[in-house]
Amino acid sequence: MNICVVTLFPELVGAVGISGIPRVAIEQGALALSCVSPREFATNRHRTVDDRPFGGGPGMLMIAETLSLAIASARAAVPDAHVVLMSPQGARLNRAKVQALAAMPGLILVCGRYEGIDQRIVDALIDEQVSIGDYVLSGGELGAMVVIDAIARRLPGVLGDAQSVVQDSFETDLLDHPHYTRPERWQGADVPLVLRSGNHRAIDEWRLQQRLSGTARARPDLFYEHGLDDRARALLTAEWQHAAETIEKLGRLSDE
Ligand code: 9WO
Repeated sequence: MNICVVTLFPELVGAVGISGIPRVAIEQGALALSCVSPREFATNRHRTVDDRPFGGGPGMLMIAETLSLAIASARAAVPDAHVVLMSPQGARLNRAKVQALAAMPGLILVCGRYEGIDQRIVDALIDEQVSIGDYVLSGGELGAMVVIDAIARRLPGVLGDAQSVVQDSFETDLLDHPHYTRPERWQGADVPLVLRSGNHRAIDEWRLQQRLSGTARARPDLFYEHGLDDRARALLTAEWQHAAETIEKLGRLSDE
C-alpha cells in the first residue's frame, strides 16, 4: 500500500513510521509512506499557504492553489490513489472503514490546518472525508496517523499467523480479554488459576467468556450488529446474558 500525506507538518506525520506495526510494514515493503507539503509549492517571498476567509471571521484558510499543487504532486507519486480529507465532517472511522481504505490501490491523506481549507478543493479533488471522532483537532495530521497505524496492521503479511487467522466476524467484534504476565502474585492479586492450568481449551473458553462479559459491560452497543450466536449464549454468564439479550432485542426493534 502506497500512502502519501499532504501536510504542512511532514516531520509530525513521518513519526508514525518510526515505531510499531507501521515501521514493520515499511521495513517489509508492505507500506510506502511519503509526505508532500503545500509549502513546497508556495512561490512568494514568505512561502504563503494561507489567506483570510471571504465573508470574514477569525483565522486563516489554506489556499486552494498551493494545496491543489501538493495534491497533484501526491497523485503523481501514488497512481490510482483514493483521496481522503481528514475532517470532523467526515464519516466516522471504524474497522470496516479501515478495511475499505486498506483495500484501495493507494491513498492520499489530505490534512487541513488553520480554520480549514478552501471548499473548492473539497468539491474538485476530495473523494471522501474521514473523521476519527467528534472533536476538533489542530489539524488533520493526528487523524492521518491514526488511519495509517490502523491500516498497517491490516496489510497482508504484516502481522504473523496469530492475527491473520480468519476469525468469525462475531469474535472480531468483541473487546479483548484481560491479560496477565509474571509474577503469579502481585500486590496480593493472583493471576486467574485457569491461565496457569495448561488446559488450552479451558483457557480459550475463559477468554471468550471474558470478552463477552466485558463487551456487555463496556460496549453493549457492539451486540447490536451481530446478536448472540449459540456458543456465545452458552458462555455468557447469566448476569450478562439477560443484559445482552435485552440489548439485542432493542437493536432488532431499532432496525425495524
Ligand atoms: C473548527 C470548528 C469550530 C467550531 C465548530 C466546528 C468546527 N470545525 C472546525 C474544523 O473543522 N477545524 C479544522 C481543524 C480545520 C482544518 C483542520 N482541522 C481539523 C481536522 N480538526 N480536526 C480534524 C479532524 C480530522 C479527523 N477527525 C477528527 C478531527
